[in-house]
Amino acid sequence: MTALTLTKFLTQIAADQPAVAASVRALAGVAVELSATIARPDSTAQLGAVRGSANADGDDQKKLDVLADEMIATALAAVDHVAAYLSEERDAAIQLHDGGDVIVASDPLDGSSNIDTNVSIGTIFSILPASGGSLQPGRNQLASGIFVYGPQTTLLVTCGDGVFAFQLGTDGQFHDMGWQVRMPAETSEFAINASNSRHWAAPVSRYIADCLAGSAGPRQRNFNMRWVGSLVADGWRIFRRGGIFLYPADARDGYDNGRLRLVYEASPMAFLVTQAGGRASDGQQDILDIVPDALHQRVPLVFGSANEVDEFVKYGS
Ligand code: AFP
Repeated sequence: MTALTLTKFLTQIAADQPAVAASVRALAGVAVELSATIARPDSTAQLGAVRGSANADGDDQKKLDVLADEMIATALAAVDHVAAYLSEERDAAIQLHDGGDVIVASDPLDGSSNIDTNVSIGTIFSILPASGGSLQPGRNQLASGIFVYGPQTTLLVTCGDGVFAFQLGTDGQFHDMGWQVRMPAETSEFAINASNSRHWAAPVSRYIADCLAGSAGPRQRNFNMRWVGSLVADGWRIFRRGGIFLYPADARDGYDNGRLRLVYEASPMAFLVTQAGGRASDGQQDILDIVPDALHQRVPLVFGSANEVDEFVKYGS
């Protein structure tokens, strides 16, 4: 840990980007509260329970999905800089302050199928210029980040000038982890939900088969596999030691563009990854160049170690 705290970091950011600083500060306040709520002994059963409602994309909403969303909406409503809030849990944009100069997009609770399995879950956010409207390419982002509620509660955040890692202390402050966040260019570890292999397009199957062939195969080295089922948890590991994450399009109904949503999952992750020297693609183009057609649009997502993502893209898609 260094002496830098998120509070001090945001004070520095506020000099040039006051709206970004105020928005991240509000989101961090929610993350501290969510971390405590998730850890409370009486909460697991209730928070992981399905509410009987579904979000715009048809996913069952867990109580914690809705609680996290409501906490973020309330926190951002108190920030005059925020013109609108876009959420996985809301059908449409929530207009907040007419004169606001930023839009905040979020997956308030990523990995909710893991809530009652004691596996890391998180919050993903993206901060965009209000002038660009709700559907603008990720290249426009002013900031993005992921909070991870796991053995540690952590934050990876970028405001466009590198990626910074913080960990929540017992004092309720996020402390800089003193980690120069750079994505290793090479990896021998892939993350994919292999149970979907019969639904994959041929290039994905060929890529994974070559990884599985190991040192006897065309890649001439052995690969390891991880799949947490929580984007923020797989993402944190990949930032830590490299890796390639793949959620490609597949032949299942509704998965012709994969599972992850562009505006508030793939795009903020792509900004973080790119800022750390990694790559994020839909298999054909950089995620950050895709202009959304709709708020809940899905996108095939491959991100991580630059050389390995480039290798995957060579297989075609
Ligand atoms: P949930 O929030 O519904 O658990 O979905 C999590 C997620 O969007 C992402 O965090 C995971 O990487 C991915 O879905 C896992 O998808 P599968 O359950 O199909 O493996």
